Amino acid sequence: MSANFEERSIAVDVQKILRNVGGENVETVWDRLHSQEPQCGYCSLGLSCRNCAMGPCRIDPFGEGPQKGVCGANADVIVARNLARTIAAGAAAHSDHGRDILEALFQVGVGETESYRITDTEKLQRIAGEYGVATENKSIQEIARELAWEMMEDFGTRKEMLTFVGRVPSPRQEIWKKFGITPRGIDRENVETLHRTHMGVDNDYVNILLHALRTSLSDGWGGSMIATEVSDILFGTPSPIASRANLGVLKADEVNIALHGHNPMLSDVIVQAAADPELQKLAEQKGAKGINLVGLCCTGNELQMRRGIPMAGNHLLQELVIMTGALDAMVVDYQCIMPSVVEVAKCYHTGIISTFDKAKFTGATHISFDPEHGLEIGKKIVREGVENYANRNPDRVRILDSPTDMMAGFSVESIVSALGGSPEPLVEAIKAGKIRGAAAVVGCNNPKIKQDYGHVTVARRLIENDILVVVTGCSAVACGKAGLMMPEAAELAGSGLKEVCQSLGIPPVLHLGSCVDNTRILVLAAALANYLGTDIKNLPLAGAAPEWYSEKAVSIGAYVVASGIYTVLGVQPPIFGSPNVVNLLAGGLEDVVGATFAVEPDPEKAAVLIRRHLEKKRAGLNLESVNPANISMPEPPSI
Ligand code: SF4
Ligand code: MSK
Repeated sequence: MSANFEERSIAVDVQKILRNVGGENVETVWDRLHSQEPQCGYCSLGLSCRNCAMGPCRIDPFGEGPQKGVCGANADVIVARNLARTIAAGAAAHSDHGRDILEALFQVGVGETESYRITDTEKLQRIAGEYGVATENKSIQEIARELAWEMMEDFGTRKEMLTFVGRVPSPRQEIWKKFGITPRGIDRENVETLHRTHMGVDNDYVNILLHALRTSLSDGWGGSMIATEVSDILFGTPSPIASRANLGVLKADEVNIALHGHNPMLSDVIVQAAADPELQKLAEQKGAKGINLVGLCCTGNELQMRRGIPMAGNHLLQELVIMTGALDAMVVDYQCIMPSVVEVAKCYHTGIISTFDKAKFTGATHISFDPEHGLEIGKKIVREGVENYANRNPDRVRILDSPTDMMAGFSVESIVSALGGSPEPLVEAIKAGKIRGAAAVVGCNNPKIKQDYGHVTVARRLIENDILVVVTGCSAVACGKAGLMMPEAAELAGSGLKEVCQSLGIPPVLHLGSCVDNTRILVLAAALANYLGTDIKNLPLAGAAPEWYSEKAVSIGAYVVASGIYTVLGVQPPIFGSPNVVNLLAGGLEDVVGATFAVEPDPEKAAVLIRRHLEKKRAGLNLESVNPANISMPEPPSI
């Protein structure tokens, strides 16, 4: 891979640090991608199977070699099974995260922990109502206990549908019923996917993929939604908050501790622990001016949107933040944490501290977390970081940037409140054509794509064309660093969107949170559809995942499409070994769930696909619209 750092990322902090450490020979994700190339063609097409010991098998995409596995499975079945398992893994990751948070809510309810409390009592009561938990004459603690107990039922097998399906517009509920994809139990759908994709069970690719959609819905309207809502109940529902982003958030004269992963339970107590006067004093004794917490990936998003904690970076920054030489500890929970951070840390003084017993890292210090003793453990972890400050070599510290200002914390509640308490002003702006529609630009970084280029290009092109953009996960970090998440960025928007943003004092790109918070997008879409008395599929909405890499992103894409929202992927998923599967996902699904996937690696073109789609939806609602054919594709760059 090229050592031209401008080709790896558009982010200036990334380019600078890579250039600066060039002589230290520290291996990064880009180097390892290079060493893997060329990657396996069968796997890239989804045509390899190792589901049983008669295999592994592969199908020859050129039609000359084997067209069936040893069991007789053809390309359609193998590709569909692989995709279904990917979706199940992603859905399981999100949902297990949701369960962990839910268990903390239960512990608060039964008085087993004092590290957490109910922060948003209004939301607790509102959701208790949705779950049929009576709230009258009950203490907050009792309601928490009973709600947690009811929510745990959503993970099981006794329900005909998940409770949050009640939020889904009724036409969509009918579609799901008709095709048998209403999610019933979160664990149930995941287990059933593993069952169906065992050798000799579901041998019909359409049937497999329909159940894969159902599994993804158990994530979107189940596990992830529980994670988001219960996090709001425990830690507070986000509202707009000022923050900053990029590697410049590290401080040369303070203890720097990065919080990485996805689950806010541990990071929340670490924020409390870092404010402890004894630990602050210890930091001073070690020669530091204070304790500086910074975020990475989605744990970072959770902290940023509720507490304004600055964001060091997204997925591809996790190794580079160590290379600043200024990071005293990286505290990891789970998901998206590369095993390589332990190796990179060995080249510097950074301590890697793993915390969840289900996510250990060989070579890291493991401090086992449990919610019952949360704060106590948080203090122990912060102490490790503070003690390590003395091992920092000031000559190797490279803080090369100044942070970019950004605004985070746009929950559905805070958006509706910014609109004056009702979606009406947004709907009116869409009807008047000031806003052509809304798009969610979400997902990861992937070293196969120039870092942040996909996110920032799609977001910029959309806002320029009066499309409101909402972002989550690593996309939010990319857009924040690019300066798109300050109210002043309205100047970059088309005249209609600019007028709306300026009147509300909001940026044209809104930070909706972490990966599990993609459910906020579902809730917003459902609220708009319910307000208009229609289905989500009829609204001028779209999704994009320009740089996705993870199984969770595949589950997100699947539940967004199954909820009726067209979604453009920037990285090719491993399905192209089966034209039938491709045709179903990119075309046939329109007749099933009223939405499809598209794959477009060029973000300039992806933005055009989204604009065309939104205009088509506007026409369908009899709103003033542009003929999609008149929105031209950008010319390929001249060579
Ligand atoms: Fe091969 Fe079939 Fe076994 Fe897959 S399930 S490894 S295709 S024999
Ligand atoms: S952290 S899943 S790389 S968005 Fe949520 Fe980023 Fe993707 Fe992980």
